[in-house]
This record gives sequence, C-alpha cells and structure tokens, in this order.
Amino acid sequence: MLLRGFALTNAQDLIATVTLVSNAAPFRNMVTPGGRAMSVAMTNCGDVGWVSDRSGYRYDRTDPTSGDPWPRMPAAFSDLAARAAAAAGFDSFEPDSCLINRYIPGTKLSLHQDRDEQDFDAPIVSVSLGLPATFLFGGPRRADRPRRVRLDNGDVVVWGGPARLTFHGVAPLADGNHALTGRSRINLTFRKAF
Ligand code: MD6
Ligand code: FE
Repeated sequence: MLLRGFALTNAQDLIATVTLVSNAAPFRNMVTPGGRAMSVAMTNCGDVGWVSDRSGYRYDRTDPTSGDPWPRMPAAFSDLAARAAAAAGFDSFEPDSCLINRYIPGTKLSLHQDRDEQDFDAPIVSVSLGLPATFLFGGPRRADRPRRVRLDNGDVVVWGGPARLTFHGVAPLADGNHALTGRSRINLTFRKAF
C-alpha cells in the first residue's frame, strides 16, 4: 500500500535524525557475496542491522566497521513505522531494525527479494526522503516485468501479506537537488528481522 505524503510533515526531523545515526554508524558501500561493492550506501539503527559481505547477507547486532552495537532506533522512527503499518491494516508492528539507504545520482538497486527476516508475516515499512526515485515493483518471480512507481519525498510504502516477497528494485537515480537532502535520496526500511 502506497501512503502518499504520509511522512511529509516529519521529513525534516527524519533527515536530522538520519544525520545523528550516521555520525555514529557512517554510511558505507557494502560488498555483495559476489564481491562487488553496492552503489547504494547503507547504515542501520535498531537492535540488529542488515549487513552484506563476502560470506553472505544477514542481520547482525553490531556494526562490522566499528564492532559497536548499531545506534538505537529513535522513538520518532518506530512511532512513524507503527502508524504507517496500522494505516495499511497491520496492527502492532514493532520493528527491531531500520536499514537506511542513501542514493546519489546514478545509484541503483537491482531487483531482489527481502527474505533475510525470520517472520514474513510482519510487513516492511519503507519511507522515501529527498530526491524522487522510480521504484520497480515486480512479481513473485525475478523475470516478472516490474511496474514503475514514482516515490517522492515523504511517501511511505507498506508491504506485507501476499506482497511480502515481491521482487523489487530502484532504477538509477536521476540527477537533481532537493531542499532537504541535496543531491541524494534517503530510504528507511523498517523490519521485524527476529
Ligand atoms: C528503496 N527499498 O526504496 C529500496 N525492500 O530504496 C527496498 O529495497 C525495499 O522499499 C523491501 C520492502 C520495501 C522496500
Ligand atoms: Fe528490498
């Protein structure tokens, strides 16, 4: 379910909070199991964070760059995620992880499924901030032709139920300049990983 503008009134505060999180756990380009650096820069907050390296994808309690626990999930983050999930019909969503993605012009995210979480009954809540992106929303198989959906600053998408394992990605980010984020797009995805 696409909730247009659901996070618009919070967008400036969310960006300020992303800056605080990334001061403690800086954005980095993780390496895929195949050995390529991802073009999307990532960090996390919450009890666990999503990480990728040569050995695979997983959720980890600590930031591998520093060895420290990930920054705590800010209350403003979990509150927003729970309100969005409820608006889409998922009551009492309690995310334990927030993956923060940063795109600069040209950055893309290849088609993938989110399947490193233990419980596919919980939805994922995705918040778009800054520059607009073309989201690719496919089907249950990688070969399914994706729909293209524009996601703007403040848009929130809630994925659950039959859509939970849909293949999806992000087309290369177009150049632009946004008042809140400059030449970048920030995406927050809230998950219940454990
Ligand atoms: C992005 N989002 O919007 C990437 N995954 O930058 C995702 O990969 C994603 O938005 C699972 C559920 C929602 C998402
Ligand atoms: Fe995803």
